[in-house]
Amino acid sequence: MTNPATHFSHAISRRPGASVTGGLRAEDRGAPDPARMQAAHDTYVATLRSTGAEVIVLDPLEEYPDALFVEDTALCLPGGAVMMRPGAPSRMGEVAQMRPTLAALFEDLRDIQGPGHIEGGDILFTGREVLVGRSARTDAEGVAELRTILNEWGHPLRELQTPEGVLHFKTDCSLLDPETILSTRLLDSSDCFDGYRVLHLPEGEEAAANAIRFNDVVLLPDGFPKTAEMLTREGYDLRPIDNTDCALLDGGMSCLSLRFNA
Ligand code: CIR
Repeated sequence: MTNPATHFSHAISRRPGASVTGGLRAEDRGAPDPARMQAAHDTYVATLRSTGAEVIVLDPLEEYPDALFVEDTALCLPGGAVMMRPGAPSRMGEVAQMRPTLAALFEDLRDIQGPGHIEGGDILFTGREVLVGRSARTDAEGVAELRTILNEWGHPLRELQTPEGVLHFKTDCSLLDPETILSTRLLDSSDCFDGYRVLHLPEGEEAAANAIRFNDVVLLPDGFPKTAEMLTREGYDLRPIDNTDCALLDGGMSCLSLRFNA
């Protein structure tokens, strides 16, 4: 039996546009290079496809510099999909751009209507529950609205806190298998992963926390040798992906796709 939190038939991704240089960032460490970013994105999509999944690649949206971070626009689960309501005003319009693609794939498609806000980057589905971290982008009203929908679909939701100064809950953690979470010590110190096996990012490699388990492989940002060694030792089949340019916009492996079974 494959687990719907780690095994997927489909993914959706969106190519970066030239406007990606104007994407949101907490700290300006320079603009990403669109050509190099596109090359890394191509490798990312090819890696997802190499597992046998069908990957839908959408065209860039120049009016939305952050639109390649599709994960924040929707939550896809067994049972249905939910369109999010981003807390970043400049990203709100991305949701309507994603909606038709999901409407063609999901019979049950819901919308977070507000007034609250919630972004997909703050949500980790582990198979047994949905963990949601409140953050500067995700507030209590947004979480409450999602909870009402998930109750109907039979998915328990546990509300947590994304650490101060961390963009999204999943900036600091990833699901490696249904029992195992890769987490920064900072996030795990709140005991939010009780009941799971937790692997801590080696000191100095916290930026590798946003990885994804996708079918039988783990996509991990390149350039984190201690993390790669630890995960290889644990038996995971790693695919290192160049994350240099996404990292300049506080993005990682999970943000670049929506993953689901259809
Ligand atoms: C933003 O600040 O919204 C984008 N520059 C990065 C979004 C990353 N998304 C994610 O972690 N799910």
